[in-house]
Amino acid sequence: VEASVPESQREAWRKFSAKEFKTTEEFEAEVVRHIETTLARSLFNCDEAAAYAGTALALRDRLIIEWNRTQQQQTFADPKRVYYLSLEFLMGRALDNAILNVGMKDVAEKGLAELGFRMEDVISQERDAALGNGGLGRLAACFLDSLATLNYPAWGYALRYRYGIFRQEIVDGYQVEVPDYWLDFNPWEFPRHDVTVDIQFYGSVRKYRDDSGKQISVWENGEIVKAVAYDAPIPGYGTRTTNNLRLWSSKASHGEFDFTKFNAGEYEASVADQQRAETISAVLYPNDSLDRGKELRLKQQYFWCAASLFDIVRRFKKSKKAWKEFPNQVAIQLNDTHPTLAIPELMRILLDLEGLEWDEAWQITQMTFGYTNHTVMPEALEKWSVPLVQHLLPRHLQLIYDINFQFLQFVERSFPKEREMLGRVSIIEESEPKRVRMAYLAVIGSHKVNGVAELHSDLVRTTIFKDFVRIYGPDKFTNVTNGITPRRWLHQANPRLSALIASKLGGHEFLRDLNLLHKIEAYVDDKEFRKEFQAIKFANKKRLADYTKEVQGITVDPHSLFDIQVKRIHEYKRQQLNIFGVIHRYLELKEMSPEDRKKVQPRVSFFGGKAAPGYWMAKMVIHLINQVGKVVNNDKDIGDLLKVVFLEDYNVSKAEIITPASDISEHISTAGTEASGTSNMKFVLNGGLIIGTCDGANIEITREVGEDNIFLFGNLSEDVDDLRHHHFYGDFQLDPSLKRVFDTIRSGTFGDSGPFTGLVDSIVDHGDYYLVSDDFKSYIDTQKLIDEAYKDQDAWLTKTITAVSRMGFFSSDRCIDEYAEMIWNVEPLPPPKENGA
Ligand code: 8GP
Repeated sequence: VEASVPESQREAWRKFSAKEFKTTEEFEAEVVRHIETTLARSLFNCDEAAAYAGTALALRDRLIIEWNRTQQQQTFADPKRVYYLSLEFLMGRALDNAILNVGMKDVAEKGLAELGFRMEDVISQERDAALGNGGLGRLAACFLDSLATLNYPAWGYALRYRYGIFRQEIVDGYQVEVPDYWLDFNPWEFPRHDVTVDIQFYGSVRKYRDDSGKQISVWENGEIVKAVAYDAPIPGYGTRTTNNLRLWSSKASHGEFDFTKFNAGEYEASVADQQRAETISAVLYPNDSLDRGKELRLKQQYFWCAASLFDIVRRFKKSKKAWKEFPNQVAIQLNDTHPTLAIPELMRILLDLEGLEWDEAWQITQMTFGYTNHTVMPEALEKWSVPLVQHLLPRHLQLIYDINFQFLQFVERSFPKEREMLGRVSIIEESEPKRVRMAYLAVIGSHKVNGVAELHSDLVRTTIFKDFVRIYGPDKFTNVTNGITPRRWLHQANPRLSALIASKLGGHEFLRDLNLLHKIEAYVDDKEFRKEFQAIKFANKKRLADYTKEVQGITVDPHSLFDIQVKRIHEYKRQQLNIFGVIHRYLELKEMSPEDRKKVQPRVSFFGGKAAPGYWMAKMVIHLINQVGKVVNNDKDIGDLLKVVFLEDYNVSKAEIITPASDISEHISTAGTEASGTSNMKFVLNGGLIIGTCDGANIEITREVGEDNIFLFGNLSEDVDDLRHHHFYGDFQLDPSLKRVFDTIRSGTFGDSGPFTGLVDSIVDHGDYYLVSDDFKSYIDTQKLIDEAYKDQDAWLTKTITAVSRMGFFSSDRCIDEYAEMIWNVEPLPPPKENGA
């Protein structure tokens, strides 16, 4: 407020205030101005990269005008805001989405054409913002889109990694990781060098009593690192609301480097502090579903939580409201346990800095936080070593112990006869060394805990948090089934399908209300509609075939059945089951007479996804896929009957090409392991069917689209324990066709079998934890059914159209409304007016 321009000068200000482009001409003028001035290029010197840069800068100006208006509006209205804390936001490209959301598709397309460029070429110049590993990070990105579209006042908070998830190259069939330096040119971020926070690490805690006898804790003598804010505007679709994603970058607290050391000639030492500080936000940890317990990761978590909370508290304090109003102004969602340190951090702020009493501080904290769990797999649940937390965050460890003490007293009072429960639910695990169970801290410090699909939320309640359901009652635990944004995953990825639907529904309103899709079921028998729907699928397959040829050098026939599995490579997701099935298919084809082969449905099996760099088994799965591809794709007997393609470097922008091209996609995790899955939703929404296990959101997809329109197979989650038990006691028989697959691998058909030994042994000798052998038979039987079903193209088309029309439930808009109502208790704020009034 102190920095505002005096009333008498505001007239001039208003007159010259930035205006947004509206017409094609105005758009072109902006693009040319940026190319000629911001970029210092000319029409003699403008390639597609420069055209992209100019277009992006023009769009950025437009977004920032609306961003400013939205933020002013929110400051005046001061509503309750949502803060989504996520260490990952897998945003992908921004330009196409920005153009769509501000409703300038036609303007931009025409304007660029007049300037001599094709929109697709310009858009494809952009690098993905790949600040995430997989599902969890992409979910966060879909949520930002929905929050803005539905006009919720919301901020995302994350780290500004200098390196996102690594780029994957395939060399001799093996994954090689290449750093992803994506910040060379990033027009979408605004550095806020004036918005900084000092973050403390290490040091010690001094306690004393003040004059009134109250105990005071002071955390002192630590090391300070500076957090600098970078903001990225998040436009809503068809609304002026433009929210903010704030990313924190780490810097040395004393500016550039240490001059004393520099002047003393210690050049290396003089920059060492600076480099150490900058390391904190340097790189995204590339592990998906595995907790590695590294100190730098803990530093990242605290750095980001502390900076974000400081920012949130600073904004709250401007309103001069009483502390008890905090949970009425602020809802903080913890995306997995990564931001759990925000709980003791808020306690520290309230107790040590603001002087509140424990009970009030704790009540405020619990009311403020909600926690989303994304996995029940034990290896993914974070546990930090107590000595490490003690060393890095001494005050927080005390607070965690205090929280635990209060909590255990409460449990003891509630269940006096069950003393063994105390050890089970304690935040501190009595291991060597002791460890802090972050998921328990998150449950205890939040007022709501949710899973991400119905089955998963049931498992959350009955397995990992069973005791907590008894302690707090069932209402604290809820479900919000995941969703996806139809803007990116239908309209952007599949513009022709979106246009076809719009032509029948009288406009694009379904992109804001996906339930309207149900109206296209009325066209399931409409000849013209069916023809166009099928033509679109074929064109999308052709596009992927062209891409495959261009990038992987493999020719595939778009008339084949396209079978796609793209996601992180993990044993629980069972790409190994898929590739064993492919080998089985290959062996069957080899045995057939040429006559019989003519009757076979040709198929292309596409795979894509990254393996965590330290995950040997996952890397061997990638290698096996590539080796099988090498043999099968070059086998003259087989020709087009079977092709195997590993699509290198799967990411968001590639998913936009891959997803619309499937006939079948694979979601085949061991039952009970995949919390939800979101690519399953994307594929069906784009007119592909699913082969899947009864796991995660597959179950709800089945409920929505009907059992006839999905191919389910395999054991159920309630049988998993028994099956594992049988394996443990060697009480099982390997299916003969799977045994043949293993023999073939061992015989060297796909090159040196050495690298694959672990893969086969894990199933044959080491208990087959993911139950590949138990589900193999029903998997290949179901694949046969699919081949048969696909031959009846008419019936297949009916299935796909029906399924699309029933996917309305899986919009992330529905999720966000559920979170808003059940967990956050926030309301939308009407978007700002055009003149900013
Ligand atoms: C994923 C779950 O595996 C997936 O089922 C779910 O759809 C998605 O989250 C969104 O809820 N989990 C992760 O991506 C994950 O745990 N990532 C690790 C990097 C933390």
